[in-house]
Amino acid sequence: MKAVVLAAGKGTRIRPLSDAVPKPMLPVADRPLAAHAVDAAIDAGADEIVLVVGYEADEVESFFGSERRGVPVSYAVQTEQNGTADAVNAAREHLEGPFAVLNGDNLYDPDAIERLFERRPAVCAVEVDEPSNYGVLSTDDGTVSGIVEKPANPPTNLANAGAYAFPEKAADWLEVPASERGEHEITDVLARVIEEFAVTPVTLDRWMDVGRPWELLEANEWKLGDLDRRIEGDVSDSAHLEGDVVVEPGATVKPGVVIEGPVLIRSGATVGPNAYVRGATLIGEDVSVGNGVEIKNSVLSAGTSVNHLSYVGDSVLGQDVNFGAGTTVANLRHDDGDVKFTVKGERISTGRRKFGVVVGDRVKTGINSSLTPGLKLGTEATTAPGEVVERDR
Ligand code: TTP
Repeated sequence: MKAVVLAAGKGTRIRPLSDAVPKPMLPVADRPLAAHAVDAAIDAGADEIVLVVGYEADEVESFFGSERRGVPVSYAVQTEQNGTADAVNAAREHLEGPFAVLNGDNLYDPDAIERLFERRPAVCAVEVDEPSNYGVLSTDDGTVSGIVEKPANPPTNLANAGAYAFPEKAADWLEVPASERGEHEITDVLARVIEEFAVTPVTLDRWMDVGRPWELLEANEWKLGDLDRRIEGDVSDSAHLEGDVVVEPGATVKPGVVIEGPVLIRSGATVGPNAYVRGATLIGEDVSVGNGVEIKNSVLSAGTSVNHLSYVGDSVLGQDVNFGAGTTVANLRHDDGDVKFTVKGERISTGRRKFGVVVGDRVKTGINSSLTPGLKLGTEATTAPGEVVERDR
C-alpha cells in the first residue's frame, strides 16, 4: 500500500523555528519529525511513500531523496496550503489501489500504524480526556459511525489521530467543499468513507501532534526516551555517562563531562570539558557545548554553540545559534504557575511549569544575558551584554 505523508504546511504556530526549516524537518531525536511517520509507514509495510510538499519543499526533498530504507519515495507539490484533503488531492496521480494518509508532523505509536494497515479501511484514534478539543469519532458495534469536529457534547473520548487507511474509492472523493475555516479537510473525505464502508477504529497507545514549540520539546522527550545506550564517538575516560546516552560516531565528549540520559549527542558535536548535560536532551550535529555549561531537557539544533558558563533548561534552540558566555535561561516562574508563550500573537499557557526559551536560527546573545521563561527570540535576533530579556524580539 502507498502511504501519503503530508508535509506541505507552513508551521505558523511553531515559528520562528520554521522560518527556514519546515516543521516536518525539525529535529526529533535522531531524525527529522516527518521521518518518524515515514518510518512507521515503512515498518508497517508501505511499498511507496508519497510526500506532499509545499513550504520549503527543497529541504524535505534533499533529506529524503528518492528512496528511504529501500522503499521508493516520490513527491507531490501542493502549491497553496488549502487543507489536508487538498494536500492528498495534490498526490492524486500517484494513487492507485488502497492508500494510507499520515500527518508528517504527528508521532504515532508504530505498532498502531501496522494495525491500521492490516485492518483497512481504518482510522487511528486516541483516547483523550477532553475530546471537545478534537475531531471525535463515534462508533457503533466496533466500526466508526461518524466524525464530528470539536463537539460540545462528544459522543466518545476517541479523538481522530490523523492516520487513515483508505479504500481505493476514496481517491475519487478528495474534492470536498471548504470547511468553515476555509480549508478542504481530510476529515470530510473520511466522513464519506464512513458512509460507504465499514471503517475500523485502531486505538493508539501514544500519539502526538506537534504544532507548537513546546510540543517539539515533548516529541524529543518521547523519542529520546526510546533510545538505547550506544557509545560510538570519542569519549574521554574521565567523562561520566549514565543511563541511555547515545554518542554518535564523530562526536566528542571531553574530560570532566557528566551526562545523564536520555541524551543524544549527534555526529560532529563536542561537549566539554566540564559540562553537565541532563535528559531529555538532543545535542544536534556540529553543536558545541563548552566549559562549565549545563544543558537540561532541551533541543540544540545543528551548528549551535553554547560555549562558556551558561545554563539552558527546557528550551529549544534553532540552528547556528550562539549563546555568549554566561547566558542564563530561567525555566520556572517564581509563582510556580504554568509558563506562557506567544503563538500567532496570542499569549497562551504551555501547560508546563518548567519551560525556558525558544530561539530562532542564528540568534546571538551578549555575555551574561538573562532570558526569562517563555521568551521567544526571532531568527537572527540579538541581545546586549548583561541584558535581562523579558519581552519577545
Ligand atoms: P496543520 O498542523 O494544520 O498545519 P501546519 O503544519 O501548516 O501548522 P500551522 O497550523 O502551525 O500553520 O497541518 C496538519 C498536517 O497537514 C501537517 O502535517 C501539515 C499538513 N498540511 C498540508 O500538507 N497541507 C495543507 O494545506 C495543510 C493545511 C496541512
